Amino acid sequence: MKPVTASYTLNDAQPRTVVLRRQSDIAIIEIDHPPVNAMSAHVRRQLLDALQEAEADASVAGIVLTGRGGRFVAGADIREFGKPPVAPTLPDVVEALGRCSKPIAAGIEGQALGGGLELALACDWRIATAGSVLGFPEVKLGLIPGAGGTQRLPRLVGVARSIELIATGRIIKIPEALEIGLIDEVLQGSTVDACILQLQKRRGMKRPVSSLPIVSDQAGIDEARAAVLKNRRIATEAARTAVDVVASAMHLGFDEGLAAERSAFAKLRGGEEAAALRYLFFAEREAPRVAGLDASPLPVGKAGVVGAGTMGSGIAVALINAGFSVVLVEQSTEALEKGISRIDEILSRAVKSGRASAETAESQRKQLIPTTSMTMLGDVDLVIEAAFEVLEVKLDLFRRLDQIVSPQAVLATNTSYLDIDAIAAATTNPGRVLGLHFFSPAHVMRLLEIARGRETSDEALATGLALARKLGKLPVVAGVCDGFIGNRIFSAYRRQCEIMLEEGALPEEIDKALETFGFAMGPFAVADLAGLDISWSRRKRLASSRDPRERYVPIADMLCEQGRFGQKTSMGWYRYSGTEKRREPDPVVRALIEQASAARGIERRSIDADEIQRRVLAAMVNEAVLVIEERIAQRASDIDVVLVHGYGFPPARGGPLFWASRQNAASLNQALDAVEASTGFGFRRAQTIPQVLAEVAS
Ligand code: 3H9
Repeated sequence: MKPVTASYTLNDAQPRTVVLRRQSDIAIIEIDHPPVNAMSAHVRRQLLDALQEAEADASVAGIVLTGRGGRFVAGADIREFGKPPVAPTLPDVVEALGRCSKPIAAGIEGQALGGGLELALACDWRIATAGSVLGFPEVKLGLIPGAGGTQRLPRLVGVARSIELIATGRIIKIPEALEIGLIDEVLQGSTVDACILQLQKRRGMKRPVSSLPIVSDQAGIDEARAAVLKNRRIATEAARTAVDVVASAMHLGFDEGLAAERSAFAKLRGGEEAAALRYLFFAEREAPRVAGLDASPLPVGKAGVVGAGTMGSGIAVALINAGFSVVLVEQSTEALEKGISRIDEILSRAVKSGRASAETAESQRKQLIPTTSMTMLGDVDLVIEAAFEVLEVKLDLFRRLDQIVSPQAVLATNTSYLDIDAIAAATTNPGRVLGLHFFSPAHVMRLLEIARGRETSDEALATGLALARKLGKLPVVAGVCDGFIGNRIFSAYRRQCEIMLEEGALPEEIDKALETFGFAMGPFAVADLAGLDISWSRRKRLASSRDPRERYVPIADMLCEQGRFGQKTSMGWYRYSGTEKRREPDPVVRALIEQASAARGIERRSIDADEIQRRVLAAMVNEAVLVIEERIAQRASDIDVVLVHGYGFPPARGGPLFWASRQNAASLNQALDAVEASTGFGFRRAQTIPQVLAEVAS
């Protein structure tokens, strides 16, 4: 097919982001707005102009809409959501496509997301390359589709399926998109040529989605609705709105449905949830950036993992999933075998759930080189140590690694608390040492805290960041302190919770208050899940260095002394019964808590959910600002990213600092006074809270 037979002149002083060209009697509109072809105001204007020009041209028989740079359109421009809308709006453009008298084929390559998929749905044909992905991720931004998606999708794929897709924001791949009828054809070769072929084949034929009948399946709809509503983490305000608006498509006409969508979209767009999620969207993309970092990462092809326990095995899986060869080292054959079976178990679960094919799992398994010999680490490019969380063990290991591993390789420790500088000092080249703090399960959790020691070289840090990218992780760089960013703030949070236990609250009251706030799990339920014994041994190790003037709450120790280590012993802060291991408040725990209060001479009082939430959050905010003041975190938004992605902080609240930036300063101060008074000796109050919160709010 011959290219360009006619060209157009579009009048616009803005940079050209939409290109209109001709190929025989077909007009081709290409969106060219790197990096993701987001539909910013000038793109919308130019797209509308191009469409009008092509429609007005009598020699044009059909139109192809496509994107350049390997992407279709990633959606509306999220940066515009905090500002007043600018015409033409995305709904204006989508409706113009839908009303166009000429047939339009969407040539989808890469992502067709949100408003991008809405553009495609307003076309008559959708043809996509095999690697494309489609979806409505709006709920992840506290929104619903706002340019017809809630009304067109159900007409194409059914109401129940639309509820599931829109309310969860799930992105789908081509086989599923084809199966449910979201796309008409998977193309081989050029997107534009395939679209032209389709338009020529169907000469003049229009097929607007808006005029398709809605197939109603009440039982399916009820089931889809129930599935969304029963999951507290999924059933955000946006998701609940999505369910209602999509379901309304069944009994409203298309135009009425659009009006309902528009008004629901506008309400969500102005709300707190959307503001928080938008903030997080940009915070996550900012997090990997390190000011002044000017070094290229070292190439990593083969990695080593020392320690095949839960963390080591998870890290090894994350690495083989990303295509690395991994030397996995354990001290004994028995421990190594346990690690291998853990890895096999993870890989076979991935196959069973359809996340990986049997062939992929098998070839990944071949990338694993298990051994009990440290000398096998001689030629790896990077080692991640995931041995016991005891400084002496790590010092000894790093001394040996320093001798065995090639001098160019990076040495990382997965410690969550220990001093990276001390560990680095055990080597002859501390510049190549850094912390890579994975979260459990390491092959699932996206967050990766990268701890930069005093001597860590830019090259080692750049290598850690590049590795994170390859693993699909979300890296946040932290300085060295006890617990880095996340565990340090989480300790302050837990400490305030334990203090409130002594004052009069019960574990179930604190957990409930925080789960109502939106935490995935309250702190005591989390502790039971993780196991109380690990932190107990840490506390015992640190006991001699503790200042006796500090307020120390001994209740967790009292539980451990009774063998209550959490879910694994069927009792901890709660007792667990039945096959489902449902948590239940335990009178034995209550008696221990009351005993602890009495020993400190405290007259217990009831503490309501509001006070619990405010004090816990104030404690987190204070510690977070200390972390910034000490330059442990580069920026406030990094802290919010860590707490949301690693500690169950509700994304819809944006993180502790974003939350605090929306609170009344006097009430935050009052809560901080309560935290300070209750903590007593050793409490440090951050000095720059107003400034940090003002920066977050800006
Ligand atoms: C919507 O469409 C609402 C409509 O229904 C109705 C409207 C009325 N806007 O993620 P990356 C930037 S809501 C503005 O690192 P990747 C991003 O900030 C929208 N900017 O790349 C970054 O900038 P920087 C529904 C955007 O390859 C750069 O692009 N759509 C947008 O790893 C690269 O991003 C979505 O929710 C945007 N829409 O991933 C999709 N998207 O370099 C949101 C990205 O300055 N986007 N940027 O930091 C994504 O999920 C991913 O960006 C994507 C690419 C998968 C597309």
